[in-house]
Amino acid sequence: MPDEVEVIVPDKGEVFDIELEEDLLEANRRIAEENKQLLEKHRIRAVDVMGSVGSGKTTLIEKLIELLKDKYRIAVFGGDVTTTIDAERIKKRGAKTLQINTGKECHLDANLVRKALSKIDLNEIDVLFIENVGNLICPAEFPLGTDSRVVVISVTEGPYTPLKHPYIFMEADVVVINKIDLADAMNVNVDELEAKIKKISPSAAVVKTSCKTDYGIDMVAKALGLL
Ligand SMILES: Nc1nc2c(ncn2[C@@H]2O[C@H](COP(=O)(O)OP(=O)(O)O)[C@@H](O)[C@H]2O)c(=O)[nH]1
Ligand SMILES: [Mg+2]
Repeated sequence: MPDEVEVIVPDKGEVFDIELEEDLLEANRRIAEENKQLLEKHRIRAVDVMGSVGSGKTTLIEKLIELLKDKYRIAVFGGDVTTTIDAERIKKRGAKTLQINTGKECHLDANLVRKALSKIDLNEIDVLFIENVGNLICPAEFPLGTDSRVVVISVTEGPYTPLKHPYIFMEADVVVINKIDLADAMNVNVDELEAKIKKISPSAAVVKTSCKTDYGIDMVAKALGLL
C-alpha cells in the first residue's frame, strides 16, 4: 500500500476576505433575482452555459441556434476575459450578440448581465444564451438570473471532472457530455462518466452530444424545454 497523500486545508477564518465574499454573493443573488423578474416580464427564456475552456460551449450554442433559429428570436451574451472571438463566431450564425468582457474575473456576475440586458431590446428576444467564462469553479456561486444552468464537459477532460469539481454540477439543471466522438481515443467510458454526474447531481438531466456529428443537440434543446 502506498503512503496516503497528505492534504493541507485552510483552518476556519484562515481564508482571506471571507466576509467580503459573503456580502458579494448576497448582492449578486439580489441582482440575479431582479434579472430573473425582468426576463420573465419579457417572456425570455435564459440559459447560463458554463464549463471549461474548450469543452464546446460556443460550438453547442452555435448548433442550438442552427436548430432553433426558425422557432425563436435568439440572443447570445458571450462572457470572456478579454477577447471577442466567441461573439464573432456567434454573430456569423445570425443571432444578436453581445460580448461581456470581465477583465480579470473568472466568472460572469448578475451585475454584468444586468448591464448587458440594458443594452438590448428585450421585446425582440425569445431565448437568451449566456456563455459564461470558461471555468469550473467560480461561476457556480454566481447565479445570473437565468431559468436554467447548463454545464458542458467534454470527454477530452478525462474521467475525473465531476469528482474534482462537484459544486458546479450541483448547480446544473442540464449537464452535457460533449465530444463523445472522441471517447474511445480518450479512453473515457461515457456511461461511467454519466453515472458519476448522476451521483453528484441526481436531479440534473444528462445529455450526451457530439457537436461534430450533431448527435444529441436536439436532446439538449428538449432538456431545456425549447423543443
Ligand atoms: N471532435 C469534437 N470537437 C468538438 C466538439 N465540440 C466542440 N469541438 C471543438 O472543440 C474546440 C473548442 O470548442 P469551443 O466551442 O470553442 O469551446 P468553449 O471554449 O467551451 O467555447 C473547437 O475546436 C471545436 O471545434 C465535439 O463534439 N467533437
Ligand atoms: Mg467559447
